[in-house]
Amino acid sequence: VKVAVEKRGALIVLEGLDRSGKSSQCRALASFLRERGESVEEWRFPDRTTAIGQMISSYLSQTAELDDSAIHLLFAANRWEKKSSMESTLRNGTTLLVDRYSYSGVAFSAAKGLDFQWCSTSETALPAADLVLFLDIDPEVAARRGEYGLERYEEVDFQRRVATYYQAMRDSTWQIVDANQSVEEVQEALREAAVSVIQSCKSGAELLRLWP
Ligand code: FDM
Ligand code: MG
Repeated sequence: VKVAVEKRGALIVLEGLDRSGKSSQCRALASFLRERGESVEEWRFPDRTTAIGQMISSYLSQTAELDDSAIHLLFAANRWEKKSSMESTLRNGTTLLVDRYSYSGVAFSAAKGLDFQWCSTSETALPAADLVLFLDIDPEVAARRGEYGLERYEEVDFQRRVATYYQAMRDSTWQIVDANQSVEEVQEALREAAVSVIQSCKSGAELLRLWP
C-alpha cells in the first residue's frame, strides 16, 4: 500500500543591502511559483506587526533609541516568536519566501561593531534557509534609488561594512545574483534557483539548523 507522504516546503530567504530590490523580486517570484502550482507564503523580517516588531519599527524610524545589543536581541526574538509557525508551515508543504532573516540580523549588528560570534548565538537552532538568494548591489547604486536614507542604517559607508559581513556568511546554500542587471534578468536567476531547491525539499532534503 502506498501512503502519500507530505513533502515539506522550502525555506527560501532573500538577502541584500537596502534598496537591492528584494521586496519586488520576492513578490514577483511568489507569483511565478504560484502560477506553477506551488503553495507559497511571503514573509518578511522584521515582522513589524507583532509587539516586538513595533518596538523594532520605532527604532528603525528613529523615533526610539535602544542599546545596540538590546535591539539585536529584539530582532532575534522577532524570529523566535515565529519559529513554530515557520516550521509547521514548511511541514505542511508550503514554501516560505522570506525577505531578510538571521543573515541580516548578524550582518547589520556586526557592522555596528558587535562581536560577530555573539551576534550568531541568538540565531542558533532556528531553521536554516535551504537557499539564500543574495541580491548583490553596489551600495552607491542602491543609494540612488528612491526613498533611500529615511530609515536607520541607510547610509553608504555603513552598508559597505554590512556587505563585508554578508560575505563572511556565504556558504553552499547561497546564490549570489548580480542585482545591477535588469529586473527581468535578476528574476530569471531567482526562478531557476528557487525551482530547483523546492524540488530537492520535496525529495526529502532535511531542514537544517543555524549555526552549528
Ligand atoms: N535588520 C533586519 C537588522 O538590523 N537586523 C535584522 O535581524 C533584520 C531582519 O532592519 F536596515 C535591518 C535591515 C534593514 C532594516 O529592514 C529593516 P527592511 O527590509 O528595510 O524593512
Ligand atoms: Mg530598509
